[in-house]
Amino acid sequence: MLLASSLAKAEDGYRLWLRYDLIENANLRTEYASALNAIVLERESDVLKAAAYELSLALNGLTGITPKINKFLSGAGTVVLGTPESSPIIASLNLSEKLSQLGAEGYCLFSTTIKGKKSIVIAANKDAGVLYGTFHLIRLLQTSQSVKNLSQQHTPKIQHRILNHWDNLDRTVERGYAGFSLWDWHKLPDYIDPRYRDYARANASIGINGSVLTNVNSNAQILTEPYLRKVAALANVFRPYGIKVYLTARFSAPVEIGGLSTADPLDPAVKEWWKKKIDEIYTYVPDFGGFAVKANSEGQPGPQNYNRTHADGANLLADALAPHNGIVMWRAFVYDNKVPEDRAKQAYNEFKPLDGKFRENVMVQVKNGPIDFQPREPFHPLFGAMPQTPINIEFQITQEYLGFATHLVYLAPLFKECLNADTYAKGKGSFVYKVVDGSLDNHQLTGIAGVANIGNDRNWCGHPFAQANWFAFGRLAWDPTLNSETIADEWIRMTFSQEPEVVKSLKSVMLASREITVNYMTPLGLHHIMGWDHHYGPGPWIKDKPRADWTSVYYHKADSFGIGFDRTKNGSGALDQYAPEVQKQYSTLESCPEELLLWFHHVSWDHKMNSGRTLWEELCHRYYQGADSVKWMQKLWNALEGKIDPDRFVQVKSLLNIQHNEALLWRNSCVLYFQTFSGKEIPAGLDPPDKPLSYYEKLQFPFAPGIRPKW
Ligand code: GCV
Repeated sequence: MLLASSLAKAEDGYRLWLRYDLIENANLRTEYASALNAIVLERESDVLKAAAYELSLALNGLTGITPKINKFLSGAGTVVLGTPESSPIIASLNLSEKLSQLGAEGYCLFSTTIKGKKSIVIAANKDAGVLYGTFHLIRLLQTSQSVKNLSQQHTPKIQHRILNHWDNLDRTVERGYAGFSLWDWHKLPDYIDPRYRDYARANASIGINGSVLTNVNSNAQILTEPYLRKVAALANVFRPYGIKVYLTARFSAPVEIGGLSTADPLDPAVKEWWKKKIDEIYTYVPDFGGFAVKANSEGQPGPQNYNRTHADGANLLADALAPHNGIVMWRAFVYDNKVPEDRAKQAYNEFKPLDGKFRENVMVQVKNGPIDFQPREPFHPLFGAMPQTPINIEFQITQEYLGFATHLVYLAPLFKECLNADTYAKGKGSFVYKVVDGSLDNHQLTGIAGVANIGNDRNWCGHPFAQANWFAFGRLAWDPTLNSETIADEWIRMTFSQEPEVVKSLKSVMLASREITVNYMTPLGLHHIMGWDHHYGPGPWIKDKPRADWTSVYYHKADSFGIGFDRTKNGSGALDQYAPEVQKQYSTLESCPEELLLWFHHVSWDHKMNSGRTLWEELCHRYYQGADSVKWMQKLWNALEGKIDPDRFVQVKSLLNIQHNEALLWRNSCVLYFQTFSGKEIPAGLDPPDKPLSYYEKLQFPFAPGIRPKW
């Protein structure tokens, strides 16, 4: 009956992974209800109240009891929340040794007996730690784990765990596929949409502690007084959930809104303007986090407009933020005005010489790969190359190049592939995650950014499974050593079901999905061959655009000999930007892993691959295998009918149909197009596309989402 009633409830995805439905297993419910029937909160703060509220909400939903929130310990089965400062009980437990290892956001969660009463304690140095510990306990309950003999302690490995919203002030979202921006600037600050709080709850539950509210392609208006009031209203909602707000700083703001004639970072009037502006921001948002900045890239203004360096630009803002403990995340995603021979080399060329020239409160924010969030890229050569500079990594959670919000693609394996890559910067074991968590070069200032996939769609992310990417980003930001499977397991249990068959099927679909997508979009190291501008669908034929490095032919370089971008010494030399060990691995056709072959090499169509096939045959097989595997995903999903609530079942089923059609579109377009160079037949056993290449080339998608409408 319980099952029937939970299946009957409409599931619109709004609750994300914080669904607190009654636990079906009666024994477990009883165990939880008796271990957790009251909450002791001796002294209140906004953050502690948020923690206690969430725990009581969860317990009420999961077990059916309404736990009392007391100021005193009365009976057994109590959760005591707090810090030694806020809780005399916790102060009396002599936790100082334990707590001394936990920093400002870590927590310990353990079972104990207090005054003869069995209790569970969530203790931390600061309130934020208590909040994270509370969400941990809730996660244990949501995933049916025992709470009998708890003894855990956790500390985030990365300090700044931040979502980057590419949200415009008109509420469009650059590369956003889940509706409009959550931020209703027009109605702020007087109308506080309840979603703001739910957004903060969801983030806190996975340890995210910062939000850059605005697009890096920025608008200086956000720095004006009316908008700062709106920003302050959001900051007030997020604060009890441990989330700081950050903004994007338009480098030309002193001219655009300040009335100055220059934005030269070394000009005293410009320095003074930023100082005053930043002081003003802190009057509205006393815990303002700082700025993310895109400068001298894709038309954004920057210090190079005044013949100054990126360090000059970053330091200008850093100096003004420093007295308030604010930070600058200065992006390394830069473009030279002159089209380079290889765009993959630009960031390294510009930033490596600046190592050691940034202020202490600057991080250089580097995308995971050297081009631009492709389905597969090697790790960015700047990781490990700037030991004197804190480097924060930027991942894209929104699926700009991975099927928008229509394709089921679980991104944890993509994130992990980069985090676990070995830079060899200080010998074997110099993993990217060690650069990011500061341990490789001994940095205290550390950060990770994820370009958000959140919009005002009812289910937040457009695709029910896109929520898993938000979740995975947060979990990996907290601990980059977690594995993709564990995270998927948690998410499925919290979001869909704990039935073993469901968990198993969904996990296998999720874990395979990224590789499947690579196969039907950009196998073997191909990259940047999508539709022009909107980036929807295939466009390997894109050429003759304002910049060569915005075309596909620049990247795949297909010709009658073969295909791929030679980045070895014989080609662009981009490989030289990596450590010698990495160069060795990628520099020859024999040693280069096949999944990156065409990233680093221009390879003959007749080259023999590991499978024994020629490159041409292998390329075709990968495209066909990718599209066929979507059918496999559909089969597994369809078999779960009745085990998944009907709303989400139908939604995902329809989306998988679209994904399959689009996988065919990719496959057919790419195979037919590359065939014009290889001049070879599509291998036997693979059904040739039923339409000619010209059909695919003519398809237009003028209203593809994710870019600003041009009306
Ligand atoms: C915010 C890519 C995207 C742009 C994005 C840019 C960036 O080029 O297509 O939409 O702009 O990356 O990361 O700055």
